[in-house]
Amino acid sequence: MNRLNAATTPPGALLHRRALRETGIVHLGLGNFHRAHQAVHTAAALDHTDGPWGILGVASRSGDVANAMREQDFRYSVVEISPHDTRITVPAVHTGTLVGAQDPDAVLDAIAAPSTAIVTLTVTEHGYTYSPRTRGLDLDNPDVRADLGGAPPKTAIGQLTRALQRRLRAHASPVTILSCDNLTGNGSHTARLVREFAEALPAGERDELTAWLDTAVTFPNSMVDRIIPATTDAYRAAVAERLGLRDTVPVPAEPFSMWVLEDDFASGRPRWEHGGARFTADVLPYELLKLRLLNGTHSLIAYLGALAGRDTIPASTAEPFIAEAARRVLHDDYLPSIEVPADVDLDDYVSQLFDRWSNTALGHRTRQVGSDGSAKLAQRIPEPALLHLRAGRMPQHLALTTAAYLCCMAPPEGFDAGPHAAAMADPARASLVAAAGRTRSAAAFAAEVIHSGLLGDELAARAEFTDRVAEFIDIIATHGPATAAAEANRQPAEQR
Ligand code: CS2
Repeated sequence: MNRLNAATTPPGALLHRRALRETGIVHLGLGNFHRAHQAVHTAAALDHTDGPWGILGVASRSGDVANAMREQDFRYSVVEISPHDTRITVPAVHTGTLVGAQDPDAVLDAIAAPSTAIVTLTVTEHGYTYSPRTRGLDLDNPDVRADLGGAPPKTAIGQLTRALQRRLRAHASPVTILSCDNLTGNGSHTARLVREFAEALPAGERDELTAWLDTAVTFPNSMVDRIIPATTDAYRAAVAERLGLRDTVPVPAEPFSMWVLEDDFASGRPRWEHGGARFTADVLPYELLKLRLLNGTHSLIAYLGALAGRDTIPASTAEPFIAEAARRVLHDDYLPSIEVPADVDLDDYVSQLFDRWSNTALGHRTRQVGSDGSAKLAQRIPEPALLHLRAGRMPQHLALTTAAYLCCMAPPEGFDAGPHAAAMADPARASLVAAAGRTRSAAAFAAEVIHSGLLGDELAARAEFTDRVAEFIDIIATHGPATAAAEANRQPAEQR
């Protein structure tokens, strides 16, 4: 079977027909999310209006996707999947790929190139190397320290700042850094981390860089939304069957996609408004809507689902006790903490969320959503939890989310969290397991890990929250996740 490449791509599958010669965007994080979100919106925009907006995709460590894309003339397919339909398209917006770990200097040069107008990022929550305690740059992180010491940068913030330095010295033309990760205020947060990195440099380097950052570099906030599972052979087979071609790196995606951005670009941008994106002066309400109602609820579904032996998100929401817990965390705990943007119909948005989570054909796995909880929960739980606690209410389902996460990471003695929980990757897992081994009760365990900064200092100071987490851990360990959820669901909303 022929390989997908520029010569074999069926014209009907292409999202745009431009010949892309120029690279205007360097993207850090060549994962599935970027390839089925930003790349697709960019291709749709290019279908409408021409522009120098080819994307150079930078993978951080693994060369698998970067090399396969190179072998395919930077083409790959997006397999859009719903229970009723499968649609395959080829975005064809990449003009090159690099692997940061193999070629760090080329990455800096690419970001510094005068033709680069935008640097976009999908490096996941923990790729920002910040401390959940202070939200500032984690100066205790050895990679951050090495980057500051002048080693070829490994961290995204190190790469950005070192490349900006190079750019400033070479020609100083303005540039935009656009975070596309699920962080509150992702643009402002990235700006803060880059500035802190710059401020930690020796005085001579520091002063010229910080002054230039203020005038020539913008960091718009953006909200990104599309459920995108990991690639499996089933999707490779779908491409083979429908296009008659071998694509080793297709990306599965749900049909839904949303992108809301602030229009603060220092050096031009694609006409993304023609590619399904929305521009607004204030992204924060959209970010909070998505981060809390979708991502926050998603975490609870994933942890309860994994503990109940469910492999996928749709299999989890098919469990009545998980669907009810999802409704309760969304309505009782997250919804009161946000302001719904005026152009969003809340009932439609929520019913669409439940439909999206029920997409059985997509098979989004609990282990994928449950991975990296230590970085994700710090974005999702503390602020809404504090809001309720300050008002004298216990956010039952936020405590349940934390307890279910901890049971997946460090199962209490005698409790089997099952294979899906065991498969969740998390940089904090080893330290959570060690803490569980040191402590003799759920109360001592919860207190130790929450005090170590897992969910920030302010929530750690709320003993009543830690106590409730410990109670839920005990119930999960003794009676299972369904009983713990029933206990949380039993609490009437007004008596939280
Ligand atoms: C999920 C997200 O893995 C997770 O934590 O909640 O990846 C989610 O699928 C996307 O943010 C949807 O836009």
